[in-house]
Amino acid sequence: MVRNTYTSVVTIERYIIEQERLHPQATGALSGILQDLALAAKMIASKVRLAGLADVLGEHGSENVQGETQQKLDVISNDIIVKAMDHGGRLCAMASEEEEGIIPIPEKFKRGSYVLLFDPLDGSSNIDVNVPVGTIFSVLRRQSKGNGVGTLDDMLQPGYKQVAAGYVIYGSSTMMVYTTGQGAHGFTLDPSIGEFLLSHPGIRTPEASRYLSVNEAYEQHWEPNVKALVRRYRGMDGTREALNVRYVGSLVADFHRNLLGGGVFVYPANAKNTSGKLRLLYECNPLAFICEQAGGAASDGQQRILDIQPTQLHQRSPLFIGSKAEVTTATEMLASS
Ligand code: P6P
Repeated sequence: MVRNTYTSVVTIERYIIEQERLHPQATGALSGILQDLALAAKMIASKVRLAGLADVLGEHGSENVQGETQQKLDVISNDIIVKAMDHGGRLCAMASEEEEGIIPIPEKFKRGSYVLLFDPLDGSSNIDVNVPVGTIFSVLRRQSKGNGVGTLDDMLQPGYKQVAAGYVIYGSSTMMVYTTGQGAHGFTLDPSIGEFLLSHPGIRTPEASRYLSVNEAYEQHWEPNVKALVRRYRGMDGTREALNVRYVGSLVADFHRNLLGGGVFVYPANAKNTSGKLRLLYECNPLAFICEQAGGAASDGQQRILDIQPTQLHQRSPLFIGSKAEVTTATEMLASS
């Protein structure tokens, strides 16, 4: 008998609702945010898939707040997310890597009690060479009173206050991985039906590490204890086996491979990036939440990423994230700094 393969699969919409039902007091707002993000992810995926054909390649010419020349898909992805999220009545404000200030919810739309922070297309400089890129998002509950536009303080909350976080990787397949604090779950897009289907329930990152992701071009700019840490990871100080170095230069791709295969991603501070390069609020925090939910850990070298009290919207942080044992090695070796 030929089974209909679609009778036994779980769509992301169904899974989100089933998770919501675990919380009787849930209003459904968070579920709505996640479902709208899944739609935005499908729209971005369709653009990324056609990047080479739709003359979307190349630089948009404008610069973003980071002073980085924007690839056209950065701008398009940013707009897709803003337009998909601004009218659902669940958010009171958004913030994006691509925009300097808070993105208010227009007066004509109802405002809700959450804020969304995101990097719409991280690693976009890799698009022209067909390397996987990603979207990263973080959801917080508003702290400000009333139902006006969300404030900067609503955004500047430590990562342990996230109510949801996730990422989308536009790779050999498009996957969305998210957590609401009940584990980390992965969904793979079936383009033939345009649905994210549950493919990785309850992700657990392997205790035994296989991979080390680090850009060793910065070695000359690292502190001595960072150099010693990377030498240890590479089995060069006689204390352990060497990890396989895998570095794509696209955060979501490197993080996702290590999450599933076991490993550690490190982007230390260096003389050129004295606070590291990666953004705390919409890169480090969401990936740290996911990683911890999968049994891993994330640190800035001195403290747990999720405990950092932010002071600026686009602030950067050093990042050591992945299998718990490897992150512990990092914090132990860097504590001496
Ligand atoms: P580097 C891409 O520009 C990005 O923000 C991340 O996706 C990636 O992990 C990192 O920068 C790579 O930085 O300095 O190694 O090129």
